Amino acid sequence: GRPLKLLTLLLVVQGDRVLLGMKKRGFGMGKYNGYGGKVEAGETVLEGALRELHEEAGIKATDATPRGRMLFEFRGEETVMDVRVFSASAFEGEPTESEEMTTEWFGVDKLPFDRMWADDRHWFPILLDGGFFRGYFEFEKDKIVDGVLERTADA
Ligand code: 6U4
Ligand code: NA
Ligand code: NA
Repeated sequence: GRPLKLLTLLLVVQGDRVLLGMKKRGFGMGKYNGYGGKVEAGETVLEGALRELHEEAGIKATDATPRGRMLFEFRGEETVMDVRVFSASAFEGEPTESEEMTTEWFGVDKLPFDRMWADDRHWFPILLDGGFFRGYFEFEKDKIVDGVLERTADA
């Protein structure tokens, strides 16, 4: 198989609101998403998720927990993204915009799915109701061409 690139994605969900950032540069520019990035040598996946949240949104999550794993394959790309999804509800600090991401709260009923990755509308409902999931989506540019998603018993 193709090499996997290990990435994190952390969603801060507090009551009926979710913290999302609009990516200002690089991969996914212009889209709203949770915070995350590449796991670095010498850190665990959780440490990477917490570091990226801190770098991109200026806060430290205190109760981050694994929620799912998504594989994303882009036609024409060498590597497959292996994205480990976390959620958190508690954090220290004030959400602060960074060079990479804005910080904006959205009501759970007003998530900007038309400005998010196309897979998000499928797994966000599972994440928001407390469940766990895994899935695989194949993209052609930013359109889904194939995919599977399943709810799982744990992360
Ligand atoms: P650098 O260049 O080091 O800043 P880094 O911030 O480490 O990069 P980045 O921002 O490229 O990594 O990571 C990509 C982010 O986008 C990760 O949080 C995973 C997320 N992501 C990628 N494909 C996605 C998709 N289809 N749906 C989704 N998130 C996706 O919800
Ligand atoms: Na990032
Ligand atoms: Na990074």
